[in-house]
Amino acid sequence: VSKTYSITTPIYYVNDVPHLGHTYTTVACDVMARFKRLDGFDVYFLTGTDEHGQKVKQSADKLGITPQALTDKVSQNFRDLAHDINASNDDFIRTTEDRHEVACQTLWKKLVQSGDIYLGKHAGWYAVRDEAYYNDDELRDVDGKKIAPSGAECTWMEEENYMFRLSAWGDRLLKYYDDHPDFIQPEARRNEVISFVKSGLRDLSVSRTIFDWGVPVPDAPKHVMYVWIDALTNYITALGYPDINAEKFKKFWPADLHMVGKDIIRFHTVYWPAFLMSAGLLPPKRVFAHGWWTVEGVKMSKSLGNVLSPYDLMKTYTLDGMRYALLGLFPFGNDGDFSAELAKQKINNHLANGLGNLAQRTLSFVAKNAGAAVPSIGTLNADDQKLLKAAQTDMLVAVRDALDHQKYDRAFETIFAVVNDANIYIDTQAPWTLKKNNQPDRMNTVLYVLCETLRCLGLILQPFVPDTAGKLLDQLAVDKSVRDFGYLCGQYALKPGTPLPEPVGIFPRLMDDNAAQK
Ligand code: ME8
Repeated sequence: VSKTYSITTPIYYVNDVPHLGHTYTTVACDVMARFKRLDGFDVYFLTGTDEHGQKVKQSADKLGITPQALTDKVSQNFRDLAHDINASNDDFIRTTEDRHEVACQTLWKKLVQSGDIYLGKHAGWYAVRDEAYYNDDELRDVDGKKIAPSGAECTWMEEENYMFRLSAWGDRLLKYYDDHPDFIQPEARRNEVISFVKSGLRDLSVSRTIFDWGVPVPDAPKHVMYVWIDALTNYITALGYPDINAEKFKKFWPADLHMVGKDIIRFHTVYWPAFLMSAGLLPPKRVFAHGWWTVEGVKMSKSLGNVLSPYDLMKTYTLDGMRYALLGLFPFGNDGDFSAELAKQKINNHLANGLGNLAQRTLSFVAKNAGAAVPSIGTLNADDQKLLKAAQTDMLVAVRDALDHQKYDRAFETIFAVVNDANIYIDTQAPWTLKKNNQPDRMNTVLYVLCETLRCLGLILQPFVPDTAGKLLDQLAVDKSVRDFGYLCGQYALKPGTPLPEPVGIFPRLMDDNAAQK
């Protein structure tokens, strides 16, 4: 295969229940993965769980179970989530798997061989919650406690640690950013990272001796690896690292896109490329850091009890409604707010009223007045041609370009502009009037143009709202074998006379009581 595409979500910590934030990143990746598959790429889409570290050990201790038992249980929640939100991931990686230990230890040895790892002493303020050391000047004194910017409490810690010579990588990283202007997206994040690196990098402590729930450092039994070396390595473990000559690795590394929240951009754009280059591997092609959700204007947090569960959202909005709302409420890359009112309004406007009504009006009219088959087609006038060109030709080009820049909102704008034009078309062409005036040929042509426009909309919507798009295509009798984007063009337009099934609604209108969010 010539065209390949690989995309990853962060691997999620097992100290949390899956919520809106995790769902967001996974859905965003899923849309990319599905789009690329339909667009002829051989795709690899990875997600999974990040299971080591002191926090996990402490939670397990509290529950009186082993960390492995704890992670088995919580990891399964994330695996279920991926399935339940219709994610089309090709693998689900867990950092407690044997294949991962091998990969981490091999990578470690490469870093040692490059001279980038050395044994050092580390002393400083350490926050268990963040699994990170902080500088003195970053901390606040609160009631005699040292509090990190994240709000986590720190304790003084002295360890003999292995260190990674990150300080030596600044210039090479800056050169990499310079040579690959698209590596860090969006632009604002790129600028932040560049100024962070320019301000000077310090060596990084990459092993821990204060707990043992981690990947053992080769030849140093007291040490386990720093969770971020362990976690980041998942992306290559899944591709079969250390076997870099394997088909999978050659095909899918470097990854085309690591999708992450802006909270973890530094790890992905500073540490990770340095580790990879030090090990003689290529960095990923792009890291996109999306923004942060709040809920009704408030930060989501367990203590506030406003953590949105994807399962509640699916109940309220349907799965496709939720998928649409996540990516359609605000531009990807920005921070945004989940407002139940706005979500309902957008879903109703676009999916129920815009698309749903268009399909309903067209298909039930065809069922009653055009023999329940794809209508026959006469001479096309300028209006017909204009709508067909938008649907069959221009839409795919524009959506492809938008998604290549992770501009989901622009993709929706393009698609729903076609929906809107088609709704205007049906009103102006008024097939019901053509029927009354006994102009069956023109009526059929208009209905044909509408059906064909719906076919194109069904095809392009598959990555975003797979169930809804599938229903629409079923109703147009579009065979499953002709649903990829190779068929999104005039050459494969609907064949007049093809029998159509009984029309059913494709997207329900959300009612007020139904959408009331607590
Ligand atoms: O950071 N808004 O795992 P994690 C948007 N294990 N996205 C959000 C969000 C919110 N309010 N809350 C969470 C970790 N996310 C590490 C990653 S990768 C090698 C290791 C999403 O469970 C967002 O993608 O804390 C964020 O980056 C991720 O969940 C953090 O998940």
